[in-house]
Order: sequence, then structure tokens, then C-alpha cells
Amino acid sequence: MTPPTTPDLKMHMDGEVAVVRLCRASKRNALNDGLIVALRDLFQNLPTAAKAAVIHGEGEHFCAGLDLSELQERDAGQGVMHSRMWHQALDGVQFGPVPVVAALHGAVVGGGLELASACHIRVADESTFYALPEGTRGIFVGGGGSVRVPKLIGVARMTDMMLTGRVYNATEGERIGLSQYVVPVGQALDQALAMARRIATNAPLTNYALTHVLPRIAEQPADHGLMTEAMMAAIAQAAPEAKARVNAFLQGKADKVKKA
Ligand code: 1HE
Repeated sequence: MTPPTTPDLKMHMDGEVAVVRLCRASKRNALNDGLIVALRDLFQNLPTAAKAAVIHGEGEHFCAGLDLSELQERDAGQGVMHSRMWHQALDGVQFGPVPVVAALHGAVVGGGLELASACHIRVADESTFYALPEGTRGIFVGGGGSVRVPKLIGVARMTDMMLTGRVYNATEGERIGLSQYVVPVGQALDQALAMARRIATNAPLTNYALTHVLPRIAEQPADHGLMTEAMMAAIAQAAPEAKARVNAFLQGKADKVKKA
């Protein structure tokens, strides 16, 4: 089935990589309800040929966060439902069928940072800056940011960002854990694609373990986590693909690990 796309959210396949593009540059890719629903639907219906995905944004910025022009129109109950809709969409990114690499540039703010945080790898170019302006706007994060961002940078740094409006640049962002990579301006998408192509060559079950099982282990008490790890390790190593890959190495037919 072909995943639904909209004028504001496009997808194309690059080999085994689904390349997802926020296309609302005139509004700095601000996320309105239509875009959030489209994102949810897209990740629920990724082509089965996709083994990894990349998300990036059109124009000068990755994403300006929540479309603030829609905020006025909700009462408290609708606000809860709206936040839950974001949760569903971004859970679909984090716990969808494939690993997702975010290619970041320009503003990665508010809900844009929440979206980036739902991805598994973040590659930022040097133009990237991060902020959580919810504090200054008199609102709160609502797209999973209070759960995901502290896992990347800690509660104290997120509190600082929201209390003081602190903006981190690309280099600082990498240092504190907002991105795993920084690359020269204009190269984030190419780097993210290269990484996604590499990820697509991993055993699918290992990728699944990393995106679905590892985050759950990290939430478990240590003894539960170790038991879950043992089970996942047993399932992964029992797969025919694991045996074939290990044998290939033993026969000198697979790459060695090379010095960085
Ligand atoms: C928007 C939005 C938006 C831009 N909602 N319309 N997010 C924010 O508080 C960030 C608000 N945006 C900005 O600080 C800046 O726009 C940027 C730093 C991202 C980009 O600056 P710049 O100079 O490139 O663009 P601009 O001139 O500010 O904006 C261009 C247009 O996009 C303009 O509309 P226009 O009709 O006058 O052309 C802006 O109004 C519009 N625009 N950002 C609506 N966010 C699940 S809860 C999550 C909670 C949050 O995300 S709160 C944080 C919201």
C-alpha cells in the first residue's frame, strides 16, 4: 500500500530508505493538526520495502514546532486530546517499523525538537539551533518532550531551556546529547541518508531490538532489564540471518571492525 502523503508531508523511496519531508517552509514547517495526522498515517503505512527512514524539513529550518495559530482554538479538554494526538504520531515515529534518522538544520524548536527527539539518530548541520520556547509562550511541551528530551540531555538542562529560553547551537547541542552528529552546513540530509542506507543493511531483527526493546530495557529495573536482554539476545542469535552473518565473518567474508 502506498502511504498517504499531503502537500505538507511528502515521502519518496531512496532504495530501501523512506525519505520523509516536511514541506511547509512558508510557516517554517510549523506542525498543524493536518501535518501531525499525516505524519501518524505515514509511519503507520510505510512501504514494506522501507528498512530505514530519514526525516528532514524544506527551506531554512527543520521545524518551528507547534503551529501557534491553532492554539487559540482549543479548550482544556481539546488540549488534552490534541497532546495525545501528538503522542500517537510521535510514538509512531519512535516505535514504528524502522529506525529513523533526523536531518536537522536551522530551527529545531518546541514541537520540532519533540519530533527530532522521537527519531533514533539526529544529524545536525552547523546552522542548527535548539530551543524550547514554550516557557516564554506561557505553555508547556505536549508532544512527548517532557519524556524524551530529559532522556537526551537530563532534566536540569531541559528545565533551564524552558525557564530561561536558552538556545543551544549545533556544537553545543552535540556536546549535551541533542544530536549525535554535527556536519557542515547543507550536509545533514546527505549524511542522514548515508547512515540510513547503512542501517538498512543490518539484520531487521537487530534493528527492531534496538528501536523497540532497548528503550524498554532502559526503563526497567536492572534485574528485569537483564532478563529482557537475555531473552532478546537469545531470539536475535537464533535467527537464521544471525547465523549466516556470524559464519560469514568466521569465513573471512564479512567486514572487520576498522579503527575510527
Ligand atoms: C509560525 C510558527 C509557528 C513561524 N506557528 N506560525 N514555536 C515557536 O515559538 C517558534 C516560533 N517561530 C520562530 O521563532 C521563528 O519563526 C523561527 C526562528 C522558527 C524562524 O524565523 P524566521 O525569521 O525564519 O521566520 P518568521 O518570519 O518568524 O516566520 C515565517 C512565517 O512562519 C511567519 O508567518 P507569516 O504569515 O507572517 O509569513 C510566522 O508567523 C510563521 N511561523 N513559526 C505558526 N510555530 C505539542 S506542543 C509543542 C509546543 C510548541 O512547539 S511551542 C513552540 C512554538
